[in-house]
This record gives sequence, structure tokens and C-alpha cells, in this order.
Amino acid sequence: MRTQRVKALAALVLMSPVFFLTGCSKVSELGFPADVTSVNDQALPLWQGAWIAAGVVGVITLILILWPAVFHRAKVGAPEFPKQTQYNIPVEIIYTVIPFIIVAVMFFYTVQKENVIVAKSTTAMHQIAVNGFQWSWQFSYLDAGKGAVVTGTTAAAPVLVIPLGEPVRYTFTGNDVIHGFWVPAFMIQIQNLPGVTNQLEFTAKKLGEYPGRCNMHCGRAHSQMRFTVKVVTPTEYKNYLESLKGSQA
Ligand SMILES: [Cu+2]
Repeated sequence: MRTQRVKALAALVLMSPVFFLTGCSKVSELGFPADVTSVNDQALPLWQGAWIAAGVVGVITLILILWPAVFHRAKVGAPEFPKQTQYNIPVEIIYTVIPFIIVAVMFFYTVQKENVIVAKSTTAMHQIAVNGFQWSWQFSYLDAGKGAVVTGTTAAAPVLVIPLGEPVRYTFTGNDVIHGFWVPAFMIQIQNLPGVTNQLEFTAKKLGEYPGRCNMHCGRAHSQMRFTVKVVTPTEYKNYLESLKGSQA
């Protein structure tokens, strides 16, 4: 009975990476695509590094759990408890210092990557304002004048059209409550806050359509705050802006 249970447990442990990895396009990317935007270039190595760190900690923890369970089992006729030890100063120092080092290293790399991600150049070629409201999105293409605005509804999710290979400066605001502009494939999540303007600059690097949604619970129709980001060539982008201007005339 016991060996059966051990075998079942071993099979589960060995199979778990298979269940985990089958959903990913590429194992090394751990669920996020590479080379989609300039943000992925920074965030993906951080994501991979965090998984490696978690894997190392996980394996060491598993060994520390299984070691006593397998090699220090109660022997027949042994006293009820083994010798009890308290206040082992070196051990206590070690298990305080090691987590501190782990947190410090992850903090260092997070700050380093974040500084690059939020940096603003003076050469952003386009400006787009993203306003979240209950319950959809409004995209204003500022380089095409005041009229170039696309407003979505819960029934008709809006499309954010952006140019390939050209840096865009985005400003994010919230009209009523806090919303969250989230494009999973871009590894981007930034809050739309009422009364505060957030900014982010990035360059799309791959043509295609990418789903986005609001990830701050903002009210009854929060789940319908969907949108699509469409990355097009610079010429198509220019034509799109012209068409927006035309539709306002
Ligand atoms: Cu929302």
C-alpha cells in the first residue's frame, strides 16, 4: 500500500513539468512570447530568472522535506520523540540570511529592469492617450489631432492600432475608478488612475493582434473591458490615422 502511494507520488512529481509545459509555445519562455515589444526584452529574462530562482529554492526545500521523511523515520521500539534541540544559533542565522539574500537579489534585478522599462526617450515618434472608463477604453491618437479618438463599448471592444518598430509614448488615465491596462503578450500592466497620469513608452516588434483587458476589478461590467492591440506597418498606421481624421470631418 505504502509503496503504491510512493510510486503514485513519484509519477505525479515526474509528470508535473509535462502538464505545466504543454501549454507553452516555447519551453524556455515559460508562457510569455519573446521579441514582441521592447518591454518583453527586459521583462522576459526577469521572468525566466525568477523561475530559475524559485526552482532552486523548490528543489532544496523538497530535499529538506524528503530527507528526514525517508532517512529519519521512527524505528520500531524507539522512544516516541527523538532528541529535541532548540535555539541552534548558526541554523537560525542561516535561515534568516539566505531569504534576505534571495529577496535582495530579486529586488536588485527588478529595479534594474524597471528603470529601463519606464525610461522615456526624447525621440518617441507617436503619442497615444489611453483612458479607461466604466466599462471600456478610449484611445486618442494625439499626433493625428484632436478628432482622432476611438471609443469602445462593452458590446464593441475597441482596437488599439500601433505601428511596428516605432516608439510610442502612451499616457494612461482613469475617468472614474481605477482600471488596469493589461496586454499579457506584451508583459505590460499599468494602472489607469483618476487624477493621475501614468506614462509608458515602448516599441512593438512583431505584427499581429494581441488581446488586452482591464485587470483592476472596476465594477459590474469589468469582465467586458476587453480590447485588441493591432500592430501594423508604419505605412498602414499612417493610413489608419488619416482614416480617423477623415471620419471626424
Ligand atoms: Cu476596468
